[in-house]
Amino acid sequence: MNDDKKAAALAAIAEVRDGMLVGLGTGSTAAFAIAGLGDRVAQGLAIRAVATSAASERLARAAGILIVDFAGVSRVDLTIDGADEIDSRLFAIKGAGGAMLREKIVAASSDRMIVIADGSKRVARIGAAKLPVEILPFAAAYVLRVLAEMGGAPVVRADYRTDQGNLVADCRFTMPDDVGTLAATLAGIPGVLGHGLFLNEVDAAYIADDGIVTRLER
Ligand code: ABF
Repeated sequence: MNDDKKAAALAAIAEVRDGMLVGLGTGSTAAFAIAGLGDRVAQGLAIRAVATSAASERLARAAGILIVDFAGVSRVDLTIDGADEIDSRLFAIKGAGGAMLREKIVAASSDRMIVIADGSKRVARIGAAKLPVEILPFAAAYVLRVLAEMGGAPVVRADYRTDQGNLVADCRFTMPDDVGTLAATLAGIPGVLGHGLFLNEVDAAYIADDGIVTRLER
């Protein structure tokens, strides 16, 4: 599985060119991309990067990648990130690592967003993975009530805060055919800061199975 994560990551970073501002994802698959980019930087690749989590920022700095503050960045050239599930529509569920809010913002700002994954993440239709929802602590009880009334059976991650200091509830919705309506409804709940449904952000995916990398393009 690690070999496939690495194979997908190395295929994706082949798209990175001199001068690019690169979005760095979070998680064990994205870590292979960060390490691979670090190797290329050591060989002379000139890039700047933004990180989707404090953990990825640390990895990137240790790998010698120049990190800039995303707060001053309006457009990213290419973002490479992992996923928990991805289907052939390039709909993804992300956020098992808890970084989905920053991941979605960086993805939205990116001209191109690539998901990298081993074959275990590829599904016919997204929906089996837990769907994480980031919640402002002030709004916790209200948001949890709404998520429960929507059938999401939310479970708050114990002893966990996001990089922004917020709570995460993992939900289990029966994924409707009209998943866009679920995404919009979740995003519209006051106190919900983000969720792990990525329906419009992903432009391509590199998925590796037993060393064979398949590219899906929107
Ligand atoms: C991030 O890390 C998340 O969106 C996703 O939840 C997770 C995937 O981690 P891994 O690559 O370790 O499976 O991409």
